[in-house]
Amino acid sequence: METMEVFGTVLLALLWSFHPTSSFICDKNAEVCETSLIAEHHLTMFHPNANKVVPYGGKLYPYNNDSKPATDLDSVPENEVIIANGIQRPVVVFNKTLPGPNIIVYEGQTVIIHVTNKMSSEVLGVHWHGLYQRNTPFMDGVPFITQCPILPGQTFTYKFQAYPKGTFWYYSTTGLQRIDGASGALIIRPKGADTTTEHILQVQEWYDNMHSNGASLLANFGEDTQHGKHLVSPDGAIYHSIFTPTSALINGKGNVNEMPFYTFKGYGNNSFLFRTIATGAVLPFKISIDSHKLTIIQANGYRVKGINVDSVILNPGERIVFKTNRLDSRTYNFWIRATTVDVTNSIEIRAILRYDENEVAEPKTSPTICSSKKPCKVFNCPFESFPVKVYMKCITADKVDSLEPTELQKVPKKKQFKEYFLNFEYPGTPKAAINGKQFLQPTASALTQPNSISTPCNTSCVGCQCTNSINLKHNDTVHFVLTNIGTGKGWGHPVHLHGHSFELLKMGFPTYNRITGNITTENEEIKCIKRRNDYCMSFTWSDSSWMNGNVPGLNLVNPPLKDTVVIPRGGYVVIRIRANNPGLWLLHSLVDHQTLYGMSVMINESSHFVHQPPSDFPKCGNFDGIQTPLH
Ligand SMILES: *[C@@H]1O[C@H](CO)[C@@H](O)[C@H](O)[C@H]1NC(C)=O
Ligand SMILES: *[C@@H]1O[C@H](CO)[C@@H](O)[C@H](O)[C@H]1NC(C)=O
Ligand SMILES: *[C@@H]1O[C@H](CO)[C@@H](O)[C@H](O)[C@H]1NC(C)=O
Ligand SMILES: *[C@@H]1O[C@H](CO)[C@@H](O)[C@H](O)[C@H]1NC(C)=O
Ligand SMILES: *[C@@H]1O[C@H](CO)[C@@H](O)[C@H](O)[C@H]1NC(C)=O
Ligand SMILES: *[C@@H]1O[C@H](CO)[C@@H](O)[C@H](O)[C@H]1NC(C)=O
Ligand SMILES: *[C@@H]1O[C@H](CO)[C@@H](O)[C@H](O)[C@H]1NC(C)=O
Ligand SMILES: [Cu+2]
Repeated sequence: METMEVFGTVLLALLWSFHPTSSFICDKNAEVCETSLIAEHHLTMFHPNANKVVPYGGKLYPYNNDSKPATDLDSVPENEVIIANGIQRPVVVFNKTLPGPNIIVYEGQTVIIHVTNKMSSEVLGVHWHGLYQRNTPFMDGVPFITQCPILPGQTFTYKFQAYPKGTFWYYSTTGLQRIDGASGALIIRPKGADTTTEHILQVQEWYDNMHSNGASLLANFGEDTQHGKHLVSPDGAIYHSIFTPTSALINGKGNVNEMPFYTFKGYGNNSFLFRTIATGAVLPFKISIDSHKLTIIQANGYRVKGINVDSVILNPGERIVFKTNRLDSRTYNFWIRATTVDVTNSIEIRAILRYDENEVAEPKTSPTICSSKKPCKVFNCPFESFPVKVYMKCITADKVDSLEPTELQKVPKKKQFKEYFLNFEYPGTPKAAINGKQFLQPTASALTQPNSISTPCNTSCVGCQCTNSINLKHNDTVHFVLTNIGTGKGWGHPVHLHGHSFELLKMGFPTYNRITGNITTENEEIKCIKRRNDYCMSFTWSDSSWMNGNVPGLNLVNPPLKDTVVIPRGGYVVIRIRANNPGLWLLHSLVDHQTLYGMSVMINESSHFVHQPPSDFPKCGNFDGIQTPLH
């Protein structure tokens, strides 16, 4: 009987794996989890035996010499092809899959990952987004900051503790490789947990061109020569810049001519988990499931008091975990929808949530209708409110209660308290800066070879390039006031801090036109006190009594814990950390080209960096590495 059941489960699993994303799942009792990732160039819509493939009648066939699908030949297994949006282009991927394989481990395990660079002429480093890397800051995976880049043909071995638990993400931190596909899910399950009813959903925008080779950047300089879409957010932000996405993917799969949609399994009447990850480079996506309520239980790695919503917005780099179950138990087939939040030209990608394995048809469900009587609830908007007529009510990221303990609850002693104002600016390609400084990457690993920094910042730097760093004193409590204000303000910047989780104490918004949702006035609680050209070099609170942490409305009781947050366009966020993790941590925008053009700063906590890397840790030669910005 038991054997039968096991057999049945295996069969079912096979039936269900329409588009298997391969997974490395560590044994929950293991102390060490060891695996590898191979980074290489590959092609979408390509099969090693059939060469180019094309979709036809829901299957993939070799492309024959008459420019038609060779339907007289056997169809090509879908899981051996990177489909993306069905258009052939080069990609940078891990293990020849898009996204890369899931890596699933348990809290506290030692994780060893050998990363081999099989690209012929590009370097890389792999970052484990959200992990603390306590005592192993040199395993954070940022070339020139925590390690030397991995050269073509080389293998670098990452070794770190799986901590904290939650939904994370790994990706290449070099140039624009992430936008070309080099990323995957990294899940740290609670110790010993049995978690079989959960799904991983990765959503990203997609482009018809390759970006990491730089050619498309140059081709697009100053004007948009691609046929992609210019998206305008309700708050007036224009999401086009130099990249114009043409489509979007869920777990590497777009809406390709007659090919089946990515399909997830539903679990009867029971609720189950979706771990969602936004792996794109530019656009936020709003995710919903027809006839399902979503209960948010984790935001960017950390547990929050469950809130019920109709949809959730993920900005690049964010991860949100929700529980869900169907409200309509007579239907077995539902659409999952991921849509951009703009007001024009929106991009949508769908997937299927299927409760009956015999069902083959596409769902017939429709999205929830939002009305003035029943407005829809949306968690994590990058602005405070939608235009009034769409009847969507935003619950912003600061409006949830954390279920995580915080060690920072005590009001900081003045002496050990520091407040930094950092304005994230994007006054136009190819400029992106923090407080007027465009980050210039060091030429060797700044953490392990600090003497190699030849371009430190000084006060005369305005809109110039320099290796910006903020030195923190060990154990200090630090408030960062991150702003997105002034002529250089961009769309809501998703900002990420390495090596820490931070407390989100407050979000400050601009005022909006209720009808259009557009910004009418920037937030006036902050003011620029030193402006040069397009940049604001220095900010402060408009009301000087707010200095030193006396900001009204700070949540010091149960602030959400996060590693990524959106600074609203025309507004600010106040975040807090304790400088107790020795290392050199990047604080940067997660919008790929903004990082490339200099929207980064190093948070230097290396004064108490005592755990030196192993003696065989590679040292960077004195070569002039790849520099950012590009010119
Ligand atoms: C990646 O590919 C290598 C080589 O095929 C394999 O040994 C390894 O297990 C794969 N990694 C993961 C995380 O699946
Ligand atoms: C295409 O043409 C080449 C050379 O003419 C031939 O070798 C090959 O078999 C053809 N492929 C298909 C799929 O017809
Ligand atoms: C938002 O307001 C700005 C400034 O008033 C204006 O230039 C822009 O066109 C508006 N955008 C939208 C989407 O209404
Ligand atoms: C789900 O619940 C409905 C009504 O409560 C019941 O009729 C149905 O049999 C249940 N389905 C499963 C798969 O448990
Ligand atoms: C300031 O820093 C920049 C960048 O490192 C450098 O080029 C410049 O010479 C420095 N100026 C002074 C006055 O030190
Ligand atoms: C930092 O704080 C920790 C724990 O509160 C304490 O053990 C340590 O001595 C402190 N270090 C310094 C340099 O103050
Ligand atoms: C970081 O600070 C340490 C000492 O506190 C210093 O030696 C090192 O040069 C600094 N590193 C950078 C990159 O500024
Ligand atoms: Cu990170």
